[in-house]
Amino acid sequence: MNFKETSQYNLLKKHSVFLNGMSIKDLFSDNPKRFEEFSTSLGDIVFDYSKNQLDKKAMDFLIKMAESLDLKLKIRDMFDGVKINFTEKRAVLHTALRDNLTKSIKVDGINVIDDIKKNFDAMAEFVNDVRDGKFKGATGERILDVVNIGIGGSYLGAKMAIEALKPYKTPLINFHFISNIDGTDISEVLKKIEPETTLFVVASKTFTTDETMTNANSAKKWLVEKLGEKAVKNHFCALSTNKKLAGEFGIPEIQVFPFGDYVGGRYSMWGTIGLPICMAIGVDNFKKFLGGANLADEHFRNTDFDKNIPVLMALVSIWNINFLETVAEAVLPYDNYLKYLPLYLQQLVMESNGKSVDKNGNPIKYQTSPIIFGDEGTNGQHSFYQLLHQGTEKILCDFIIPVFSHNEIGEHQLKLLANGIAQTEALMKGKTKAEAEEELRGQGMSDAEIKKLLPYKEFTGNRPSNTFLIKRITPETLGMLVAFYEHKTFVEGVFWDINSFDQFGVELGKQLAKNIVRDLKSDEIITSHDSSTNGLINMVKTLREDM
Ligand code: G6Q
Repeated sequence: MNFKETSQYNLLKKHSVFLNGMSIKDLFSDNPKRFEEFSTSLGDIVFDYSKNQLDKKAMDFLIKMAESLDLKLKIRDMFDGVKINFTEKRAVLHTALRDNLTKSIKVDGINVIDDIKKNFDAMAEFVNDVRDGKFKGATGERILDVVNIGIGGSYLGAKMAIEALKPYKTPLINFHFISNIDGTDISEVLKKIEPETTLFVVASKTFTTDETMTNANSAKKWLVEKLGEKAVKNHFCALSTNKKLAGEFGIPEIQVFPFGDYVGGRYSMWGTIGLPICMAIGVDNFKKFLGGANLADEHFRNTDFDKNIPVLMALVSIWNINFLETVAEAVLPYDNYLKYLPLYLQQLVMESNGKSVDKNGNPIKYQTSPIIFGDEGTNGQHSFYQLLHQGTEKILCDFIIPVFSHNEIGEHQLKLLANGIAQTEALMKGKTKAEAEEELRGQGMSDAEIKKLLPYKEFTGNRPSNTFLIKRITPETLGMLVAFYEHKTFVEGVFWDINSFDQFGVELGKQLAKNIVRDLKSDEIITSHDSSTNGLINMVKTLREDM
């Protein structure tokens, strides 16, 4: 069943017509306690969703809708290891990676908790050895550079979290990332490192992804040319479910850190795919990162929906997407260290819910995943925020605002905070014609000039936003925040009746390029595709002929 099939749908649809006639500004004037009533908190994170065009009645309907969709039961199924990723016949247990208390979760009769503990301990020991200089390169030198070779879910989490937690990073090791198959990516990293002091981390759940394996083989060639074949074991480790292929690559078994297939790629940084994060911030801080996520998990499992942050996040999104017809959501962190969070959430949300077939195999006739984009504030304010304020589409904005910076200098942080909060207010209030006119008059403009400019200076306002006010970005709060988004994505999947945990669109990309590589290598003129694809392939071949 999807949200449209619940008994609340028509009632809510009717109520949305009424709310459409109200502005968020009016809703604030009508209720002096709106902030208190439409915000909630957990630990050091406050979630304020009051600047949305919704009221208590709409929230009550949405909560009832969640109940009609058996959300409570579905949450329990996920945590209990039911194979809810039914298209791939897999359980979805990234939550178990950060659960320190549960003693047993069985999948196919096997207790995954034992496995998770074993994998974590092996990873932690290796991390400590590298950080302490006990693990040495082939020439006896300590590791100074760690290079993560991986893509998608085997890249974005480590990239985002290492940047977000930079204040906690060891100064002794530099971290680099090679993800793209573009030779520039690897070339630029290789320029910065020395083979004697480098550890390559091949992060690939399957150990077959073309980009990753092409990059890993080029890195291996570079290393072998300088230090010989024997050095591979001292300079490579693997994060993978495929021990066999990692072994064939030349990585000793003890340096292959596995994880179960109940962990999806984009949900995997909490386990061994998070090894570079753990290496950067240390085992204790990594445990705090997991602890933060676990706190969010427990909150998600046990809190009533009207105070449950991920559930509320999802309800607000569903409301905007499916009742007010917004198509996009912006992630706007007001912290330089969170600059890769929009990229990370882009994958989490769009790969999970960018689907158009429901769980019964039927085509879907309502909007599912929004388009996610964003950038750090205040940079975004000087580029795409124009569209947020005056574009034809309304975009739901998530402002992520840490109260304290890790770099408090003069008034920088106060000004940054002021900018973030001001944007939420401006999007909601806009600027009326009268206000704009008064402003222009104050600048000494003539009536004729004012008349001409006025339509451009008016801001309709009434644009929705949520604000996360976070005391400070720490391993705990980052863990919580990301887990909130994971669970929000899951709840939306329940409303839309889709499997949020497969990604056949990604698989298609993996297959298609293979055929064209074959065509590019062949001496024949290619005619097997459409005329554009044939034309492009044949033109590339002609242009590369002189190489
Ligand atoms: C994530 C996706 C995808 C995956 C990459 C890398 O959920 O499945 O982004 O993580 O395609 O796959 P490997 O880890 O198998 O190399």
